[in-house]
Amino acid sequence: MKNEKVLLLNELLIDKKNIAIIPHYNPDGDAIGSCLGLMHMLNKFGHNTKIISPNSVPSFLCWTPGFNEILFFDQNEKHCCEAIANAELIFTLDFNDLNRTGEMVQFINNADAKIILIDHHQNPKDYANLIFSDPNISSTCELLYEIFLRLGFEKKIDKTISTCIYLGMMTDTGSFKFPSVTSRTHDIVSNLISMGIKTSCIHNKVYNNSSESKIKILGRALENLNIISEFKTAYMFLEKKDLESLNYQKGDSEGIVNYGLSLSGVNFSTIFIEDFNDEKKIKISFRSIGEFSCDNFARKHFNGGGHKNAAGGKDHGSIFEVINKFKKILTNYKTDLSK
Ligand SMILES: [Mn+2]
Repeated sequence: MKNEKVLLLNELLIDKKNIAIIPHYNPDGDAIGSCLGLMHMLNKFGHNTKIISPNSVPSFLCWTPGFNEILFFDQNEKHCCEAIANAELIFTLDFNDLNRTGEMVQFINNADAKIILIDHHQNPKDYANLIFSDPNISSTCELLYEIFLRLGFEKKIDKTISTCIYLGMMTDTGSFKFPSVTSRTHDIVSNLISMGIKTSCIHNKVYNNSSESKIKILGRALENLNIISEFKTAYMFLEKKDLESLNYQKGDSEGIVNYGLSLSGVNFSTIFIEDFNDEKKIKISFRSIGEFSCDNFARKHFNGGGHKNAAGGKDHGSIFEVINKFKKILTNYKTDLSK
């Protein structure tokens, strides 16, 4: 992190300001944790902060301290547009492309505010005045913690802020299992625990909070599991009719793709999901173990991207056409996948 950037950010935060904090569409634990952690911090300095989420947050995150302060663009467009227009600073957290805010993008583009990007996805787009981007860091929350230290805010990191930061670090590392976890990650967690956070409580709230529909949809995806051992690949799929009959709720398919990686001999896992409103829109998630780059694969073939070991993409067509396309593409990656 360059010192001059930290100094510039410090300068921007000297006077009390109207500040908008924006997570990506379909915010996850890291997006919500980083936005709320930053909000609590900035409020301590007397700034007037508003978190504006493009859309709603899954129920397993609704306990996060400060959650009730969040404004939702899809529910209250007028209020959200006012907050964006009045902002002097806009922080965009946990994404690298303004299009990830959905329809909010036009209002952000029209805002007078200086934009500060804080994120850990690869290849950030050039939309911000100040960019804090580090794809080697496991979560935006971990990066935010480092920024707080560099700004000299260490003493202000209380139990509430620590809880928010831990949430994002935990969810983006698969509970500290992913290769992005370093000794520094654990150092920071140690500091957060010293602040009195209840880690097992946080795990319980996030992971032992499944609805019946979520577990049944997981069951259906596992029934639809296919293994292509030649390519050390597993794929699953969910059709719209499955989602309907099992009473799908937003967020229910989150994380299912990771089950493919739990299979012995599988290093690449994919799930294809028909959109609940349009079965020709196929959402795809990719996960890998080791060197195979989900980011490159998603970027090159499925209009997406993300990280080396976790990425997303999309395609248009019948789900089985898309799966067949996927299987054909795999044949070009035989050497990479059989490592
Ligand atoms: Mn993240």
